[in-house]
Amino acid sequence: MSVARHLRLCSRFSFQRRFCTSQCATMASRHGNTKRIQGLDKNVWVAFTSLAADPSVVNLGQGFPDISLPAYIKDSLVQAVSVDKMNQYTRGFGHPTLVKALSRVYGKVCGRPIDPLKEVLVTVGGYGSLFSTMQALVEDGDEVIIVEPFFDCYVPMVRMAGGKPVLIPLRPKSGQKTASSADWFLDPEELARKFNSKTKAILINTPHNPIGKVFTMEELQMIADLCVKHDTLCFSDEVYEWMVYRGHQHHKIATLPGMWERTITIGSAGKTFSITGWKTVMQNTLYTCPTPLQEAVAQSLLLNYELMGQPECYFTSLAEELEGKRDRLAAILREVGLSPVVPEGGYFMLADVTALNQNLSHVGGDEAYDYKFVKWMIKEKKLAAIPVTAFVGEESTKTFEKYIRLCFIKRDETLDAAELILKKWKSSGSTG
Ligand code: IK2
Repeated sequence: MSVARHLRLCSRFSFQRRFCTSQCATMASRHGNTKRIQGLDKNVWVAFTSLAADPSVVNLGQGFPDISLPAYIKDSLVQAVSVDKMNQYTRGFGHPTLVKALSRVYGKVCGRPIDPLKEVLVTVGGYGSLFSTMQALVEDGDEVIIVEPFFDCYVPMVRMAGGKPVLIPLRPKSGQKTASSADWFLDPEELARKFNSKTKAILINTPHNPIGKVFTMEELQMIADLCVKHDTLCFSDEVYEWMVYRGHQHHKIATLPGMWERTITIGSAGKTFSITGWKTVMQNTLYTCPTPLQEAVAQSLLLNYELMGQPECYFTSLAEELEGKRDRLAAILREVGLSPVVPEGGYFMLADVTALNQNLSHVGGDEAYDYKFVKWMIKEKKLAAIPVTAFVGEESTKTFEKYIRLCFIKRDETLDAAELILKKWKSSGSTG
């Protein structure tokens, strides 16, 4: 059996997974992995979701909601599945109802007509869009500028396409405490120096994971000007586009002059409708995202299209609900002596853990401080977070290793449990 065939069987028959994993490991050692995936074996989600799986751990780590979903989202899936033809293949580039719904919603958002059959592609999750984008547009040796911190799959995906990631960090405004995600910025001159004749694209993420920064129109214009000047593409990851808090506005770089034809905008139904699990159902299929899921997302989009501008519209009501959770988590962190970086968008918050002064010299290994800290916190305090250096390259480790990332799209009960842990921790004398 060839390795490729064996791997295919592994993914098809998940009940054999345990057996096959050890078989694959033996094969990999005999045949070796392909060059394009070498050095890409580390993954923060694999490491930390298993640690957080212990039911006694309060999980503010990985970005998935545990809040309840609007009933119509689940109902629309039940309805879609009950129609026979919805259980068969659909159009490969996207189920017709869904691409039409997307073109209506985003036509309104962007203020221009969008051709549903030519300008919209449906993939399995934001991950699928990022992967397809890199594979389709990045050639061997192309450089892709990535804003740091970055969602961790960007670098491996650029490398797997044969490209070279070129990192540029968001820097804290000098002399200021970074109390808000707006205090992190791209230095225009530093960014300009990253562009050259090999630059294929810049990959931006707004609202930003993990900092929560929402790029201003001026910042996007500065990036757009460089793209136009150097004739490069822009991959704009906007999966948290609807989660923007009062006083801030999400802007689409694609709508700036000269950017429409050079921008791939990435959105996510999983993030928009708080249904991150739907994407994993057929992650390994390549032809099309499952038809009933697409139909259900289409119906949910159309329903909210009609509600746009009204308080019940999920696109805006979710952000309102989340703003309360954001403010609550920030208050809890301040109360126990930690400094939050309050996000303008998204559903993550950084916390500076320097004040805890936690001595981790007894924790072995050569990992960054935040990795050791989060592992220690999960084990000793039963609270899970994500280390921020998972989102940066080696050169920026020192800037970010005293930060951890907490996810606040959680039920009040989950936040209550986190508050209890932090307060107990404080009263035991080791914070503040
Ligand atoms: N792009 C960004 C910026 C994301 O944050 C995600 C989802 N990540 O959430 C996990 C976490 O950070 O804890 C994606 C893309 C992928 O989106 P999707 O879930 O639709 O594939």
